[in-house]
Amino acid sequence: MAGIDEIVISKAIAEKYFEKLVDSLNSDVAIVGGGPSGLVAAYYLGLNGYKTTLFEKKLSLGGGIWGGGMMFNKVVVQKEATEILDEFNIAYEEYDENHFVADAVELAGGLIHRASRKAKIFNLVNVEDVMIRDGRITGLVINYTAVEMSNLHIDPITVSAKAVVDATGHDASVCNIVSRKTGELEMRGEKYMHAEAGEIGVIDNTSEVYPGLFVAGMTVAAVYGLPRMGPIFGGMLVSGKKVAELIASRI
Ligand code: 48F
Repeated sequence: MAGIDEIVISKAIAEKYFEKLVDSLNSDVAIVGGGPSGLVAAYYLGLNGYKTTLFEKKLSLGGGIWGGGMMFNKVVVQKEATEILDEFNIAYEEYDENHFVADAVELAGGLIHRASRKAKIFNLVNVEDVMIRDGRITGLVINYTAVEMSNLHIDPITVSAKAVVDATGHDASVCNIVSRKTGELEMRGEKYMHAEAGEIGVIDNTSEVYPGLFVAGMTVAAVYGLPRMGPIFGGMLVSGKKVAELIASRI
């Protein structure tokens, strides 16, 4: 343990962080939100060779996974999603033929681990606006979450991407901005609880909603007016994989 130097530690962090940031100023795909759908999308895009960057406004990634249902930290997935759990090496057990149970902490940790190997991930970064040229999203406007929280008057910076994924869950942050600023994206708003209809609807409607802007996970429900579904996560995982495949077919 001899030879450790505080200034070398600081220099290593600063140099490597800014190397990552500069490299991420131009990406193939920028994903907003590090919940289940965003993490799965990041993994598959990176796996298939797309230069992918993910921005998460909170300290921890994982979104709504950690607390399971009402803080009972188990989550349910349906059979169709177990192949994604297998790909991420996440354990689960069969509850009945339609319901499989995974540990929420292992699910969050496993998705984060694999996604961070395939994509550049920035936590503590809030996406506050988009760039649009000729009717197409060309990038994002980002700032540190701490700036927003402390209400400091500090301008953001920008990053470019050929495609953007709004995976911000119930917030639908990027879509709400595009809707408000262009008037060209209708937000129908998430509806009442109906788990099966919500899960099917989220997968079926995972799509490009504005040129260059794709939706995955609960944001799909916010745009298309679909039911919520509570602590079943298969639809989020499958939606993340689907959006990665859709983008791969477009860019
Ligand atoms: O909410 P979240 O987990 O989204 P998801 O992938 O999954 C939904 C499920 O968790 C759960 C469900 C349905 O009942 O199964 O709700 O659709 O993760 C969204 C992430 O986006 C981040 C937010 O902190 C969260 O971690 N986020 C939201 N707005 C922004 C953002 C923003 N403007 N910039 C960066 N990150």
